[in-house]
Amino acid sequence: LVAGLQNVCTSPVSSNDEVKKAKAATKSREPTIFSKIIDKSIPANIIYEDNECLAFRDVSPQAPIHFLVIPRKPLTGIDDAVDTDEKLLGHLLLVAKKVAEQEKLEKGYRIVINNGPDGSQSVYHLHLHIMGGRQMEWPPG
Ligand code: TR5
Repeated sequence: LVAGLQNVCTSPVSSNDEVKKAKAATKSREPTIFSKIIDKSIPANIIYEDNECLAFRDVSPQAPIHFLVIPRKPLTGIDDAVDTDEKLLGHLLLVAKKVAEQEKLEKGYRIVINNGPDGSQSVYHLHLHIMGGRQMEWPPG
């Protein structure tokens, strides 16, 4: 059962689906599904929140532990950030680290930001992926 679950968590099929979604996605300033998670109009498994950001479990995990950290500010992606966002961006990284500790990822983890179509970004609200609980491969696809 554990092997089966890990297979689900690492399935290349769902990764390919994510690439398809990313190719179909278009960058826009329209509120995304993540805005609805922020305003709690749709449910999510939120594991951390403060005045600047929140962390919640990815609905389609690519590792045994996979959560996202997003700012409340609706930046479309890392390429939307400006100099005055420096403190916020640092905060997101520190929250990623703290929640990784909370999730007991003491053996390590990976932090990823997908940006734009070539980066396979499918949701145009800045988010950090934090994945752990298995050996990560390099290079990523
Ligand atoms: O491809 P990028 O880097 O844009 O990552 C978007 C991530 O958002 C993917 O890993 C999706 O699995 C994840 N995602 C998408 C939705 C969603 C979510 N994670 C949690 N809850 C979600 N809801 C309620 N709805 C989604 N559409």
